[in-house]
Amino acid sequence: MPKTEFHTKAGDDPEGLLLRSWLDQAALANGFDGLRITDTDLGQAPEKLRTWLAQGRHGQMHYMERHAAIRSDPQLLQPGTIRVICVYMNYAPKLDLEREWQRIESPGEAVISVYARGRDYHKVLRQRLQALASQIEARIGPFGYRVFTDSAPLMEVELAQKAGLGWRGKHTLLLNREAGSTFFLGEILVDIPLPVDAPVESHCGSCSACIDVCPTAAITAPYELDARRCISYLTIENPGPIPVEFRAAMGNRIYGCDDCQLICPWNKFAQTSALPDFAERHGLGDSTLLELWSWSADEFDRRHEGSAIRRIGYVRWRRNLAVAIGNALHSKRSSQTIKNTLRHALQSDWVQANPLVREHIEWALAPAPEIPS
Ligand code: B12
Ligand code: SF4
Ligand code: SF4
Repeated sequence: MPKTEFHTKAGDDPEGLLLRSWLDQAALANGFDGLRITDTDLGQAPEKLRTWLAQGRHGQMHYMERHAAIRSDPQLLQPGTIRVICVYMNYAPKLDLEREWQRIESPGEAVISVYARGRDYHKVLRQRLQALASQIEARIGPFGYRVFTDSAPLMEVELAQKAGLGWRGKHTLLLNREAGSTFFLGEILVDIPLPVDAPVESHCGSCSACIDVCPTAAITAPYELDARRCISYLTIENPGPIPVEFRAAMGNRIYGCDDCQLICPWNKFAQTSALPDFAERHGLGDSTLLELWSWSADEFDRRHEGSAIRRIGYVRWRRNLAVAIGNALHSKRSSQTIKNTLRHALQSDWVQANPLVREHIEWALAPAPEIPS
């Protein structure tokens, strides 16, 4: 959105507009790509969150359940809060949409979600949000605030949507005309009566590309997502076995999934991140399954130092790779080397001691399941 357009209710309050204009500049100077402000009223959203939880759509993400009440009201998270400063930050190191699709369709390649190829975004955003908050304090004096991103019990997309950072797509993510959806969200909860911004219009129209492309039909209706079916959940959050019904659909996606974003027409406008933090590490946008499979546990820790991927641990990492390698074998476009590598791995002490990984390797080595005609 144009950075000069305010949409505020500041009216003719020159003090408010001056501060607001300074805030926009300060956000940019700290590496954010847009800033908007809203109040703490989440309207109908908490009710929908409760229904979503009651349907069990959060799967094993028990923290979603535990913090449901706090998530529904930012004032419970940080007493005294009356405004939420919402920011977004582009994360794509580079986004060649054609190349991304080509890799998804090449069974031997390992596909890692674009957002996870650089430094852990939690650290990047937190530090920069804190710096922004300190600068505000230096300008206006002491005030009550707390910074958040992602893991905090806040309805971030809902708040950002209300603040006007973009509209909610049918895939449930936030997107805007200037940057598509390849950005993270962050917030500063504050106790100062800043002028609030207005939401922007939705531009999804009759499009349903994200719903149609989803490999596991996780977007069960516009704006509704069943996390238990989402490859992002299955490969990252899910601690147990990947349900057999979703393994073939996972293809070669071994960490997260971007399909519903890659297909979105608005991501033709996705912006490249200017921050070195999000530069691709260790060729993660370009690796084969066998290269990653060859990593030892120590190598996994070393190479993913400071990356969000390290959080899933070596066992889930190998579980995901085993499924992707199985899919490569089933596609019959893979070499005998892949089969031999898996057979060899099955004999190892490490695999024998990790029944979760063993079961996924056995699945991978089994003949391809019949596809009903
Ligand atoms: C849990 C979670 C997940 C879960 C569930 C995702 C989901 N859509 O709910 C999983 C693990 C699947 C996931 C995946 C991803 N995530 Co995530 N995730 C979160 C988290 C922590 C909470 C989201 C949440 O509250 N979900 C619960 C549901 C109920 O909330 P909701 O979608 O807001 O629900 C609203 C609508 O869907 C609708 N709705 C719900 N039910 C119903 C029913 C009816 C009838 C109707 C009409 C409407 C409706 O109304 C609800 C309230 O307004 C947020 C960070 C945060 N603290 O907010 C990041 C966040 C949403 N994730 C993020 C990202 C980047 C991703 C991935 C792209 C990562 C990847 N590449 O793999 C994928 C995208 C998958 C997708 N299409 O959503 C970013 C999104 C940034 C953006 N541009 O919007 C966030 C904001 C993190 C951040 N700080 O940047 N994520
Ligand atoms: S793919 Fe279409 S429906 Fe989905 S978010 Fe993008 S514009 Fe909206
Ligand atoms: S991230 Fe992948 S699996 Fe999840 S909703 Fe989007 S397309 Fe479907």
